[in-house]
Amino acid sequence: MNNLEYTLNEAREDFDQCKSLTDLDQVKAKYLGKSGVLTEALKSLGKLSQEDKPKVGATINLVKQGVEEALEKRREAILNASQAIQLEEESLDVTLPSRKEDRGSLHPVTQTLHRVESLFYSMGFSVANGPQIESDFYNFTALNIPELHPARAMHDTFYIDESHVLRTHTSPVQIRHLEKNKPPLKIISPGRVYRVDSDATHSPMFHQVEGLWVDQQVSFANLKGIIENFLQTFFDNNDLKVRFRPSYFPFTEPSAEIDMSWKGGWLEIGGCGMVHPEVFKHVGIDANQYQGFAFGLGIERLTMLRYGIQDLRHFFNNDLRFLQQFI
Ligand code: 2NM
Repeated sequence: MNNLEYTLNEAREDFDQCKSLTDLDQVKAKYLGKSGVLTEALKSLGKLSQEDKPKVGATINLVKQGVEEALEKRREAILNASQAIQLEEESLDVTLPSRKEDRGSLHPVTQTLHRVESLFYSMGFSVANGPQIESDFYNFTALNIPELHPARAMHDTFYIDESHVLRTHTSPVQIRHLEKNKPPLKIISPGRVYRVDSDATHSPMFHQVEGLWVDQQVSFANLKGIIENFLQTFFDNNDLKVRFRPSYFPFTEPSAEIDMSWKGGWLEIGGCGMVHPEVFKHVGIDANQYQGFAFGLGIERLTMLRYGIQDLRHFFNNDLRFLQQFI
């Protein structure tokens, strides 16, 4: 009987020593396990007299209950302590400044395309798109570019097969639009174009925007007004001057190069002209009833001038140090 009371105190002390649930399980086995102190005590009840049995049995049960309570109490304490430690370890300071986020941004060429589209849209033009692989007809023939014209030669044009090319300009988009729609027409066709050319100032793939306005009373004066307005707005400079220098394109007559004032001199920025009657003939438009002007501008060129970029190759290297300047 005395031993049993000691047992309860001893168990309490043992439990209090436990630092983990594993420790606790070991001590639990010592008292309540298969051959634990209390289990053995219960087993030996049989050896006692009929008189002693109930008293000792009741005491063993009381001690067992006490041991179980002590065990549960300690288990709870251990769990609470480990939870407190976990909370401490996982605590975070929500007032700390956050890490800088690397956000994506639009490529400068894309930004220029958007700006160009938006400016022409405000002047009443809509945007037309078309395929980058073109047939010989749309890329050359319909544009009055003769069979032996140098632009058709292998060194200028990427050929897919005998009759298909990577478009060398976006004019074929306009031919397709002229075929499918009746004037008045007022469109721009921005996009990728391809030419066999690669050095510091030429890339085999680059971007162009071409414009086209066809109606019954469209003149070269309208062309000059649209181009001047566009360039002044694009470069945020109302003092910018524009000059039209006579030139030659198979698809326009008359034709002109577009120069703009730049750092005290003149800089060629594009080409333009009145749509050639032969082009109208190919798309079934009566050249006696309709006239139109067309122009072409280089997107990379516009971007380099606007941002002061010296080397065309920056656009295609995908160097983040370059690209991140245009966020
Ligand atoms: C240029 C220069 C001059 C042009 C002509 C046409 C079409 F399809 F209407 F005939 N589209 N674009 C054109 C005219 C393009 O780029 C330098």
